[in-house]
Amino acid sequence: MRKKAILITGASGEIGQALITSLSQMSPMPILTLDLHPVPQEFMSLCNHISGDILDHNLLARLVTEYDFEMIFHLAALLSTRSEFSPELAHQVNVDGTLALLQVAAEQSQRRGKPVRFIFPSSIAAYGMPNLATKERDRSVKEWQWNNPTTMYGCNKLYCEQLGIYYSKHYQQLSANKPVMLDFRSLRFPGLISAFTMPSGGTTDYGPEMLHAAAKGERYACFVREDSVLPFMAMPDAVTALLQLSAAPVESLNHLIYNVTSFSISASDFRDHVLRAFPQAQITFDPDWQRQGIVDSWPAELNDEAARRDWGWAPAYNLQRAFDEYLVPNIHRRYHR
Ligand code: NAD
Ligand code: AKB
Repeated sequence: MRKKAILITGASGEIGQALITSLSQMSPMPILTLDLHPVPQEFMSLCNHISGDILDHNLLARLVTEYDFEMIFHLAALLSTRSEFSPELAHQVNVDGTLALLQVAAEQSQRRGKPVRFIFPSSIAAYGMPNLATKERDRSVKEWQWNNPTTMYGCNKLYCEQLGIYYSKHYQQLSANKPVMLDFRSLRFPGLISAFTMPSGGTTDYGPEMLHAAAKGERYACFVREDSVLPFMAMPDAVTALLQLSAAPVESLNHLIYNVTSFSISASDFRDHVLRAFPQAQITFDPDWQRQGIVDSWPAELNDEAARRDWGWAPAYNLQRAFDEYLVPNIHRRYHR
């Protein structure tokens, strides 16, 4: 008899750690986590962790024989900057890895006669604004606009969204018996900022890096221009979005891909907010033109009307609340215990 479980891949990363905590509080179903790295000690009692690679087909085959997955949060990925340094490896992890997990979910949906819910975090990287004038003019992009990514990571995300739609709507479309298909849902996240973990390998990392460096009393040279604008979100809202989308009744969903966002801010405004909380912070701007190019290609804002309308999405943390009530107090406590 297979054990029922919720699977989280990439669980040792930033979103994974935040998700394990919330999910374990609200769902009685056992949580199985899979990551190349172990989850930190404090999460060990909340999940059953397997250290392993999503590209290991033998491992996935073993999991399928042992577990009946009700839901899969597929978070494992290489982020944008890291992916530009190793594009072929990024393709393997981000695309081949996702395909392998979609196959697991498709197979399990058929065997149990009930769709496995598959939640996939996509990204603003799926967009590609051709120049700064267009980024300024088409400030708040809708899901179907400017789907011209310029990074391997963005290409991977956009394609995996399409793969998810294929597996949930058209898989085995020529077979005589229509199979029970998986239930794929995806969110396009902006840059996420956690008070408890540090990002690595992303291009929105300058925001959280600036804030954490200030709290630690370290100098920080920001790798983008002061006028660079991107959308951001506090980590608790990202987890709320994942959980709300995963719980939304299927009839309410008019799309499978949804933008979600909270606040858009320039790098200089970000610095000003950090300085208000940590007046001694030493923040300078030393743009890396290659990473700047990626930031310039991402939209200034996301239009998240569809998520608001279809499943009641609304962030709890706007810019002010994110800094005053979540980021600053928790980061302060973290470094000044
Ligand atoms: P992260 O880098 O902190 O975590 C990713 C995790 O995936 C890491 O723990 C890593 O060890 C694991 N991983 C990588 N390759 C693996 C493999 N082959 N097998 C098993 N595990 C592997 O990233 P995150 O911020 O937690 O992001 C999680 C997901 O959300 C990713 O898909 C990312 O693209 C997406 N996302 C994140 C942001 C953000 O700002 N953090 C924004 C948009 C989308
Ligand atoms: C990155 O910068 O790669 C991520 C993302 C926006 O997907 N933070």
